[in-house]
Amino acid sequence: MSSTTGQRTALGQALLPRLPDAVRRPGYDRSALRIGMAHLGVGAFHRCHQAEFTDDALEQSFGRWGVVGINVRPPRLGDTLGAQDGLYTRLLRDGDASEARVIGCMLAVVDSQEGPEPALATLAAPEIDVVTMTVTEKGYCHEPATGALDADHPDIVHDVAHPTAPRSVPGLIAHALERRMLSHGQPISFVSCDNIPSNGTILRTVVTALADARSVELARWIDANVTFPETMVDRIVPATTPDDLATVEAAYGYRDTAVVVGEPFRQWVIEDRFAARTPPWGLSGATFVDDVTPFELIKMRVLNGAQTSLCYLGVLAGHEYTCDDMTDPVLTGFVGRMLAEETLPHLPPVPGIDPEAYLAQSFTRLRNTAIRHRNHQIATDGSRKIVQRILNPIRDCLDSGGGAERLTLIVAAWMVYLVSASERFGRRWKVEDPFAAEAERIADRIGRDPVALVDAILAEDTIFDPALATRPAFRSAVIRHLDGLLSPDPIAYLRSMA
Ligand code: CS2
Repeated sequence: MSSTTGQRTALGQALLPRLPDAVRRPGYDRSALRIGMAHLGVGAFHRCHQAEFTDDALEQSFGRWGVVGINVRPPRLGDTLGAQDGLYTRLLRDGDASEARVIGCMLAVVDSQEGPEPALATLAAPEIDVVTMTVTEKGYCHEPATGALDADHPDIVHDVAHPTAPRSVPGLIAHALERRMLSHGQPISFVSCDNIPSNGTILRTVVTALADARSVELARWIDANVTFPETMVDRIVPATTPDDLATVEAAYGYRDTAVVVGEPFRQWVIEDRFAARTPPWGLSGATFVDDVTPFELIKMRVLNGAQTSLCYLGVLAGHEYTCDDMTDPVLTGFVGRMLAEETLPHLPPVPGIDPEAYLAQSFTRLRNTAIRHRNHQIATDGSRKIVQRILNPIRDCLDSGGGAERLTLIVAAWMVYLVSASERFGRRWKVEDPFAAEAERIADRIGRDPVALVDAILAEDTIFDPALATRPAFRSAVIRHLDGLLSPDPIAYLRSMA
């Protein structure tokens, strides 16, 4: 519950009626709300995206759609959201404009970092009809190049041997589904909201691979009672900083440890394939469609492709945030041409979206100076992002007989980013990525030899489809660009490509 420490008030249910007028509060009777959904992986993105869609929907059509937030990885939720009765402030910022709203749909939080039981019990509960999830690209334990379950992943090896004490997200879901099958048999939908291609299909693939290993009966039950709709989710939401918490306290007079900050733009396209009840997110502007693929492709290749490209080039240019990258004409010129000439021509038609306008709108969004999205944050887990953002567009260019010079340079920029973290390249920064340790070993072993470096990295077949990695034109272009970007002035090299 909310508490008062001296003059400083903490956000909580008791504070809701006393919030300043400038802060919008839930427009429904929160005390009458009951749980109908769970969310796995409560981070800033969920709080600023799906939860806001849910609050909008509840305001228009009240129903049993309260959310239980579950974390199986840090951070713990109990001390922040839990202590605030699930309430938090969502700030939308654009330039000097800012809009504050308290989101109310999260009714309970479950911390399951020490063991799977609390998460399993929640996911298996009969009142949960839908589970949304944001567990990051690496949470699926799949091989990015193929979409198949990574059977060598240590957590998967563990979960195959100990299916009732899972450590991985797919293992957790498979066992929760087994409990549902054995207890009440209620159907359920798992809605992946992560930026991986065909996210629902990948989720179904990794969960059913574990279920198959467990029993035929479980695999059959899942097939008949569980759906995994595909989704495309979009809103730029950088990690919250201590400054953001201080801003809320200074502007509105209360403390909130779970503030999130995002841009005004938001989009959610959802495959209309639910096993049980469907949340009325359409009332909040989400679009239900039969095929999410074209929406997903344009979002990952244009908006996310721009972010990933800018983050590596931006780090090499010495910039901190995406919005700084966007003030650098060398970077924007390069990435703009790359997307217009190499990415857009190979996208399928997207219903209701003009690709050129989408690109222009994406650039406008990335210029928003109130959104402080660190290049190093976007660079995190790059090995789990470049397949869908950069490598698949390259494959499509080459397959259609076109060139992919600029996209290929981004592959080299990503390699420079990885190897620069190694001892032999001066440990210029720390890289957070499942592939970081291996890249460091490669860099320390090989040093500054572009041919050997590229060959060693391209051999990583969980990232690089061998059909692409062995294409001579692709390989030689990566080598050339890596050599150019490893020079003392990588930005001069970039400029020389103009
Ligand atoms: C970003 C995304 O960190 C990243 O990988 O590219 O989080 C991006 O901001 C969102 O996908 C926007 O919807």
